[in-house]
Amino acid sequence: MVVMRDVAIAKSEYVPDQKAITKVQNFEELPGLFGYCSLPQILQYVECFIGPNIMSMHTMLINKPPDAGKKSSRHPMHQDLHYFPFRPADHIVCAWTAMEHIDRSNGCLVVLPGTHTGVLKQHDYPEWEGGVNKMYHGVRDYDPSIPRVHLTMEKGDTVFFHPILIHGSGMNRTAGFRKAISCHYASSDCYYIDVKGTTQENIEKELVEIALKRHGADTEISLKDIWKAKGRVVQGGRLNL
Ligand SMILES: O=C(O)CCC(=O)C(=O)O
Repeated sequence: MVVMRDVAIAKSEYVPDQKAITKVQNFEELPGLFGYCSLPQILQYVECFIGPNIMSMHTMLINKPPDAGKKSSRHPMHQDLHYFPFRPADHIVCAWTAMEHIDRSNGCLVVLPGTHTGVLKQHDYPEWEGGVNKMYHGVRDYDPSIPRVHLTMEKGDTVFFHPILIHGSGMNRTAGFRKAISCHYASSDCYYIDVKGTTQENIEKELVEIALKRHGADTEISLKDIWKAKGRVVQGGRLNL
């Protein structure tokens, strides 16, 4: 499990702990949380998008904290495919469920409808004055004239979206933590790609560095190893992934 902390709060907090936690990732080994990923109410829709052989590839409990005044609670606009070394993109889908009422005040999802038909673009850390959270890469050069849609959601509402859809989330201007849970699913017939020489090289470097810190610098770990270890079959069989 990977616990992530907000850059501004972690620096300012007297006791640098739970108030800074923005996200828990990779909860595959926690049966309570991971139960979300195999809910039939979710999988019935996932199957419509990606077919019957379904793997959970990435899990997140997102706990957007009240903004510490630096706007670091924002999530820059991005395409999730930037993080994934597997294809095809059409065989990947995200389920994102609101765990409470979410609207613009506590930093709802913001999407650019129709962008899922585009291509994967270059991502980098945005140059935000108040700092940017680790691994919150933002998409470069997207068309700013595409109208943004803010997703107001009630507790339990779920959106399913394509990994090329450009999306992000706003600042949490409330005093409470905004909670959501999500799982990225891929059909197990997807295949791994080598991201060398592509726009995904920067995220590969970052993810492999983090893995080496955990497992020892002399370990041999590839991006594919990281994803193979996280993937879990939740329906059907394991083919390629
Ligand atoms: O829940 C959010 O604030 C946005 C999450 C998101 O887009 C992501 O983690 O890729």
